[in-house]
Amino acid sequence: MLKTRLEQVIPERRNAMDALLAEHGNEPVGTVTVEQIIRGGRDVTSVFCDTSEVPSDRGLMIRGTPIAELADRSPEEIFWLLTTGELPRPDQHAWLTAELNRRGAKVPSHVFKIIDSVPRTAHPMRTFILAVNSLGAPCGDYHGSAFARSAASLPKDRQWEPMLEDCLNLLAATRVIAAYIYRLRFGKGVNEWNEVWRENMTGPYASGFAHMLGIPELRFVEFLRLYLVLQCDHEGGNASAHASLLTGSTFADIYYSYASGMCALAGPRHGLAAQECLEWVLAVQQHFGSVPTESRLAEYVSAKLKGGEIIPGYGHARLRSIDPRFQIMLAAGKQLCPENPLLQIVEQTFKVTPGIMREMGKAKNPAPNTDAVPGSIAHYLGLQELDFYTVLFAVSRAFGLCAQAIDARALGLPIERPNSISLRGLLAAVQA
Ligand code: NMX
Ligand code: MLT
Repeated sequence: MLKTRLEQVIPERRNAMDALLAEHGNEPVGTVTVEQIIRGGRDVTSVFCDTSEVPSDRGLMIRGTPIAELADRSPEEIFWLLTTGELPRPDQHAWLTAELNRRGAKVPSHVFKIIDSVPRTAHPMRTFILAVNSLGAPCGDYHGSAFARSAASLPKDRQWEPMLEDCLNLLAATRVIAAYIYRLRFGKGVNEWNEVWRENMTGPYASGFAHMLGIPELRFVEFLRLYLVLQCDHEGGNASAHASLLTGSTFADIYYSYASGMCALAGPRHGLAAQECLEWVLAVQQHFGSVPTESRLAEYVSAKLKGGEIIPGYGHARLRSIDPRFQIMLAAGKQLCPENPLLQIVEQTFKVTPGIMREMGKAKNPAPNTDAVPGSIAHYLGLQELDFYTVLFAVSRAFGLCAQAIDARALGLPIERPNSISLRGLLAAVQA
């Protein structure tokens, strides 16, 4: 069903891009300063991505719709929106759920063997990346990446088809792989894994995932559904999306390109902040023994910042206002677990931190970002292994990165290869 719909929308999208290139291909879009080149390309528009946008004053919009208007949707609906530009009809939604379950029941056995062989001391993200990358490899009856096998022999306008095939397999597998890593790594029991896995390839994506993790409580299922929706995509310039797009532009398959993106997500300035935020909140709780008053917390935050520490979950490289994903998740947390003391610390931190950071000239945008709250809800609802939080982020972000990869092949985008420039080159440019 998804392929049929994409066959209809892709030619329109391609025609719109071709017309734009023909009419305006030589027109400049912004300029770039020496500082922007040296300091991470901040605010330089140079990556093409159609699945979502992040206006600095509004936050995430998926195919033009603000994330707040999509917060009640399922991850399956969001994937349909990310790829086709529209929300699915109920039958399309049901088809996608069933398709991800059907494919999720076929994750090849070599993937679990690879997970079994990784030292238990490895961070779960490292194991996850090895496992998802191994999905690309053929083994026995399993054929590996369809894109790697067949794209080169297909005309350019059909290369998105094996990419779609691989993306559906990847999305179907990520939650299975994540749940297996969780159970194995944190001693939650893998003896009955085959039954747990197969039994849960029936219902909605988020609910099956929660059950495989062993946390079937409805509040956790609802948290997970929302989390998977909120973290799914954040345009093409964030570190993980950009890494994935770049690798995909070499015609590497989605297993390589998603794994590249996940390597970037594993860094503390990006997705590892999901875990570091909760570490920070738990440290506050331990330090004060309870929820601190605003003034005592303000002293604590100031001291940390003066000591050169980063406050995880605050600041953003693109947003210049509060992250709507933070607001949505905080509101949901207050509904799901109003009595949660960790959430109260999150709120207190939110009250005091931006002002202090502003006064101290820290961060261009001292508002909280998306990572500041989910861990405090997950922990209260039963998922207490902090090292696992970035894997949850990774499962969610697969939806966006897959949609971006399908788009890239649908539009026939070439290999990314911008110029770099040396210090000498920059000096020559400014002196010219
Ligand atoms: N705590 C302390 N200092 C900060 C923070 C923070 N949360 N955020 C920025 N700063 C400092 C930053 O280190 C820099 O100082 P210096 O010039 O001495 O190096 C200065 O403020 C200006 O930084 P910005 O230009 O505002 O931030 P930048 O765009 O370079 O980085 C982040 C953006 C998100 C990497 C940064 O704000 C940060 O490290 N935040 C904490 C980690 C975090 O929450 N990451 C998750 C982001 C969202 N995600 O999911 O990926
Ligand atoms: C993300 O969701 O990718 C983060 O907020 C980081 C970013 O957009 O730069």
